Amino acid sequence: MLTLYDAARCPYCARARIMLAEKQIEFEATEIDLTDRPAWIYEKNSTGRVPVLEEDAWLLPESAVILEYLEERYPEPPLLPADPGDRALARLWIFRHDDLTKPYYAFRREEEGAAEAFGRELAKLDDLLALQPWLTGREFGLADIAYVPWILRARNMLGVDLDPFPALADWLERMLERPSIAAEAQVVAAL
Ligand SMILES: N[C@@H](CCC(=O)N[C@@H](CS)C(=O)NCC(=O)O)C(=O)O
Repeated sequence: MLTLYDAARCPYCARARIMLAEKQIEFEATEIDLTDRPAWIYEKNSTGRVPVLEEDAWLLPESAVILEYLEERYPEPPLLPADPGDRALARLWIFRHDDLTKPYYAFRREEEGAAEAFGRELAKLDDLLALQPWLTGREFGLADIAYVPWILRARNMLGVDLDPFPALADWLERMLERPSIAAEAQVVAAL
């Protein structure tokens, strides 16, 4: 049985939750209180951060690596494109997720200019989604899972209006039709 060291409010954990749901993998979640982290979490991950995936004594932190691991370990349904070039482009978006998340956190801290910077990153996603249906390419997959936790939280918790980004707003609506994303939206609504 897999264990996920998890925190409801953590968007990195949300990546793992969504991936596990998409692959229909059974797991046990251990909720970590991020305001009062147990000392033993450092035995699971030297940085003390969540998510961490555990299977027997085997431990895996880092959400992007967890996504890749689950994709390889549980190949069905495939969540990366078959074509190597298309796979690489999906991975490129995941590799560059800081371009979105750094301004997201700056915006959350109400730093000057952060709203504009975050808006510019949303516009980049909107531009891509005007050209292809999913961030992963022709099909839903890992890049979509990697980004949606921040888009949901930006809209629902920070009051970001997605109307100026119609392709992104349409993507989110299509994402929410998936049970895995609808479940995460419920988690966000309860925060
Ligand atoms: N690079 C890590 C980031 C994980 C992360 O920052 N998790 C936060 C919660 S959202 C955390 O555990 N923070 C505790 C801390 O930084 O001490 C990943 O992708 O898994």
